[in-house]
Amino acid sequence: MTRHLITSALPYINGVKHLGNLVGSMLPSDLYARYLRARGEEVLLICATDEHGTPAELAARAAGQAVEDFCAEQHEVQKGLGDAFALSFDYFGRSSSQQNHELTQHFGNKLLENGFIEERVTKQVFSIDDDRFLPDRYVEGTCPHCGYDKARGDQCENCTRLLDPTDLVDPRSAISGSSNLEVRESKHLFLLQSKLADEIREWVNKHKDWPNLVSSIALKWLDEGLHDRGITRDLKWGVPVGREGMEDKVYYVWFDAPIEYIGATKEWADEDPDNRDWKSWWYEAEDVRYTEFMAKDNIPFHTVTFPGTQLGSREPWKMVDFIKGFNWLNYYGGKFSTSQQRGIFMSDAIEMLPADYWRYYLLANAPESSDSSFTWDGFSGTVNKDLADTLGNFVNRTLKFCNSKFGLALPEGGEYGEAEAKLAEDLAKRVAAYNTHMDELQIRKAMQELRAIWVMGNEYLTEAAPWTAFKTDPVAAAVSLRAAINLIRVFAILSAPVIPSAAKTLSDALGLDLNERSWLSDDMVAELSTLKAGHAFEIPDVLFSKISDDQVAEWEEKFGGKE
Ligand code: B3M
Ligand code: ZN
Repeated sequence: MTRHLITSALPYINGVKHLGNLVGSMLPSDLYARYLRARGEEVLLICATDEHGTPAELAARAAGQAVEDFCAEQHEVQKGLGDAFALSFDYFGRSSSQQNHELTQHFGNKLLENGFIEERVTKQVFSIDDDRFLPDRYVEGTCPHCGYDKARGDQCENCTRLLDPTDLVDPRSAISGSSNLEVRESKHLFLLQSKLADEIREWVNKHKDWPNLVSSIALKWLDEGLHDRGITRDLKWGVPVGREGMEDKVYYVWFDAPIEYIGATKEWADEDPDNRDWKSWWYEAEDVRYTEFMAKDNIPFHTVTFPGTQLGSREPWKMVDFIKGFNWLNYYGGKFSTSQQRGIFMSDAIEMLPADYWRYYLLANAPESSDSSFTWDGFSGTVNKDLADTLGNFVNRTLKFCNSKFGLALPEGGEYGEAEAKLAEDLAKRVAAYNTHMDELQIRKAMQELRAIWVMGNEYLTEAAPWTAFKTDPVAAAVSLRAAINLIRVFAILSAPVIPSAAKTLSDALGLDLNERSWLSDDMVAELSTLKAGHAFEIPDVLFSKISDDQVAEWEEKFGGKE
């Protein structure tokens, strides 16, 4: 049987992540893992904080903390927020772990042995006033391509081109602002990607089923030609190269970060070595299907750079089978931005409303085929219509009406007829479509199907109208209530990967045992007859409250909505 390895792109350590980061990797990875687990599959879902590099150092400096302490603290913050959003990582590791140090050095050494890494003397920006080298973001200046004057040494945020610190026009130190800089020589390791390009392309070309977004970015990079890349930096924080003559150098963050997928799996196994085997997931792992989730800016590193590292090791490491890439979630047309504190951050969101509200909205609006935009109207509209009116209201009116006429158990009498047969038939089609969309990771389509399934409940109930039927034909009312309460069970099961907390409330209210919570079979007639007459239930509190216009106005004001 296939085992499923799933990774989410590693959230960077420099601050709390925004909803764009959440929907661009962590949340969909959790959705998929929950779905597969519910279907009885063996799943390992791995994530971690990405802790090295100059942004971490600069953020620690801004916070007045040592970088080790800053990262340790921020890791706990991000882990706590992951839990609050019910992200069901089997392990949430740290790229600064000992395990990742060892694995990164292992890959570095293998690549060197195999002739894919070489030492080169390079020119680096040195700050005389700061008395240190200034790699990557430690230098700011004007982009030579687009003229943006706050470009950073590793990349221009404006035109997204990758840069080298020595490329910048009018460079200055990000630490002191000093422009008293000079270029000094320093020895560094270079990954000879050009030597691996053909192999990487061949590997990319084998994956015909990748989404267009993913393969087009991969091929664009390959077509533009792979340059040999410096993979070490003159920094103290990071994975030390550990080679003579390179005592003051660490590996570049984008070299060690993807290796942390393996590192975090080892961290997970090291917590319980008798029962967990990290290597079986990563090494000669023919029975593993590996799926990665990430936003589009991370795609080159996962389709070209990291595969190059793996291939160049000449060892049988598990390589990714399927990559789910995402476009941007925008905030009122502009970008969410951590550095500019624009948009909604996970910590704000969870203080306002429970995770399920955000999870459903974000997944239903996942930026799959194009960028999508968060607006407060869109958010409140979706919550009010789909969660409160459609799902919540169906549950509420079904259970309350049943209780008022028959008590807190499924009513006796009568048998399913034509209407229930039709319901089962329609449901079977929709559930099959939902499963297919989930299997194919067509997230918006899956959410549309789920919503359509919730709508079926209301349509069935409106048609059967047990409140009218009760007056003349109480048996008919009993039959439709039995079907409707069985539908609530169906909803709970199908919705669990999306809104796990509300789904659990429903399953608990219906007193479902473990078997009764397992994924639906194809036989909808049987599924709609699982809970029999006499089965007791409770009425849960309101599942989803509506968002008022006043709340929308308040949040727009607070978060700077329209502008
Ligand atoms: N940390 C994502 C980012 O900060 C980056 C992902 C690493 S995945 C190995 O954009
Ligand atoms: Zn630029």
